[in-house]
Amino acid sequence: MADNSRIKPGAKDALIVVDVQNDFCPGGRLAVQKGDEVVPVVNALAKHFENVVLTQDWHPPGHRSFATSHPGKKPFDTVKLPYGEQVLWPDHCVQGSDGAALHKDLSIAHAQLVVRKGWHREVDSYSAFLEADRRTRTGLDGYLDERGIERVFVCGLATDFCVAWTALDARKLRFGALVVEDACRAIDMQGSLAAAWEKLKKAGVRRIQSGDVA
Ligand code: VGL
Ligand code: ZN
Repeated sequence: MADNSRIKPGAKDALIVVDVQNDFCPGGRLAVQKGDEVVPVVNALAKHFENVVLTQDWHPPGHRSFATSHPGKKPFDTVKLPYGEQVLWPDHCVQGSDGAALHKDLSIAHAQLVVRKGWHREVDSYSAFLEADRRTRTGLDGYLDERGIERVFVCGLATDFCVAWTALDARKLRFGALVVEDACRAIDMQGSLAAAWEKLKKAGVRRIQSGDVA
């Protein structure tokens, strides 16, 4: 992109860095292919933002989204829960575990808030705004509102789950939203990545690259 068309984030913009945690990186319990590759990209991207929010997937042991909580089910099976269809995952990001820790090379000292999500035992939360029951709020909307933030840039892991849901909810809650593609990596099961990009486009979420940010 030509220099004069690069996007320069300001006081009303925030970068949301989603779930850059050990369990989503190679060697982790729900490893996203090449998930660790986002770390240097995200570190560099964050330098362009005065406002940065981090999220951390943060499940209690025995969380309802874990396949181990459903006898006879395997990871990546789906089940019907009271709030709808739920993909079952390997146990991951258990509160206080090494897997739940942020990647050790993530270096964004000026980040202002860490939102922990998925801590209700019976409800998953891909989105940093609304839990999977689509009603319970994490508090991030109120926080950004009080801070005067109007637009969010979303990056991290995984593109087709927590990144996409966060960007979609941002739009639903009236924020401008962009996804920084090369600062994300996907799980991509059964076409989930292509489906996510399609939904994002329909919702008016812009798809950009980290080099588009000045
Ligand atoms: C995520 C599946 C389960 C994510 C979190 O961060 O994308 N995916 N929990
Ligand atoms: Zn999770």
